Amino acid sequence: MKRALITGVTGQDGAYLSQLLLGKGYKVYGLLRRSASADVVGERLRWLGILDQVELVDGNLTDISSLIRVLQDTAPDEVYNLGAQSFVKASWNQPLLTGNVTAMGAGNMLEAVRLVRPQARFYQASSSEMYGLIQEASQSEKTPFYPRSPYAVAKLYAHWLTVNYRESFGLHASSGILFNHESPLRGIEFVTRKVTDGVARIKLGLAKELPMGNLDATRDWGHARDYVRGMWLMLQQDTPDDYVLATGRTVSVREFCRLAFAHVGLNYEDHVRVDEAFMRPAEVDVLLGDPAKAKRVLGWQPDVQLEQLVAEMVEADLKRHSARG
Ligand code: NDP
Ligand code: GDR
Repeated sequence: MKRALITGVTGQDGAYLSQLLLGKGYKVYGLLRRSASADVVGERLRWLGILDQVELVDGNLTDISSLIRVLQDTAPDEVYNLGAQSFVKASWNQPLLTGNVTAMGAGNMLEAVRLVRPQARFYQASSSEMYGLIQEASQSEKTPFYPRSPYAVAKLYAHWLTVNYRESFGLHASSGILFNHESPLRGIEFVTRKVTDGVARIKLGLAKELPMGNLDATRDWGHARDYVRGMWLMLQQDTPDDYVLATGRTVSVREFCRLAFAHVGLNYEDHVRVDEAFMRPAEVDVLLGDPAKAKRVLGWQPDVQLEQLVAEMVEADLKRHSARG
C-alpha cells in the first residue's frame, strides 16, 4: 500500500486529493495544524465523506521539527505540499506570515524530506500567480515570471527551491504551476465562491446585493478535481519536472458573475456593486495557461467546462443555504 502525506489537507485541494488517493488504495496522512476550531477544520473532508479515512497528524509548516517527526512517523512514498497562506489579497496585510508559511514552509518541507525521507516523491503547489504581470499572452513552463503580490513572491521562492533541490540533491521533486481551480469546496473569500454564495443568498432572499472588486480581471478557471489528478500524475512519472495545468480559456470576473446569476434566472447587473475595498494594491489583470506539456507528457486534460463548474457551485450553495434556512 502506497503512503502519501498531504500538507494543506483541510483545504480545497487537500480534500479532493485525499479522495483521489484513497480511491487508488493509498494510506493518506494529512498534516493538521493545531487550531482552537478543531471541530470545523475537517469540514471539507467531512463533506466528501472521508474524514475518518484520512489519518491526521499534528504539525505546522513553520516548525521543521514537527515535519521531521511526521516524516519519520509516516514514512511516505509521496509528499504533496499544498499548505500555504493562499489568499492573495491577505498577503499584503500579512506579507511576512505569508513568506513564513508559503515560502519558508516549503523550504522546511523540502529540507525535512532531504534529511529524513529523500526517496519520497515531492509535489510543490506552485501557482499561475507567479506570472503576474504577464510576459507572454499565453503562459507555459517557459514563460518568465513577474510576481505581483507578496503571495506570488513567496510562491516563486518555493518554486525555485523545488527546482533547486531536484537539481542539487536529486530529489524526485516536481512543481505544478496550477491556474485557478475552483469547486463547491473553494474558500468563501475567493471570487468564484464569493459569487456563487452571493447568488444563492440573493436568490433565496437572504441578501440583495453583492459588493465586488475588479470585474475586468480575467482568469483561466478549472475544476479542482481535475487538477488534483494532474498533481498525482506528475508524481507517477519516472523523471520529476514542472508542468502547467490550465484549461486554455480565460474569462472575466464579470462574465463569471453573469453566468452564475443567469443560472438562477437573475441579471448580475441588478445586484453586483463595485466596492473599492475589494480592489488590490497591484492586480494580475489576465492569466491564460498553456497546458500543452501536461497533455503531451502526462496525458492530462481537464474534463469540466466553466459552465458546468458554475452550475455545480451555485447548486451547492443553494443547497447549503436552504439547509440552514
Ligand atoms: P486553501 O487555502 O483551501 O488551503 C490551504 C491549506 O494550507 C489549508 O489546509 C490550511 O490549513 C493549510 N495551512 C495554512 N497555513 C499552514 C501552516 N502554517 N502549516 C500547515 N498548514 C497550513 O488552498 P487550496 O486548496 O485552494 O490550494 C492548495 C495549494 O495550492 C495552496 O498552496 C495554494 O497556494 C496553491 N494553489 C492553489 C490554486 C487554486 O486555484 N486553488 C492555484 C495554484 C496554486 P487550515 O485549514 O488550518 O487553515
Ligand atoms: P486569485 O483568486 O487572486 O487569482 O488567487 P481570487 O479568486 O481571490 O481573485 C481572482 C480575481 O478576482 C478579482 N476579484 C475579486 N477577488 C476576490 N477574492 N473578491 C472579490 O470581491 C473580487 N472582485 C474581483 C481579483 O482582483 C482577482 O483578479 C487564487 C488563489 O487560489 C491562489 O492561492 C492561487 O495561487 C491562484 O488563484 C492561482
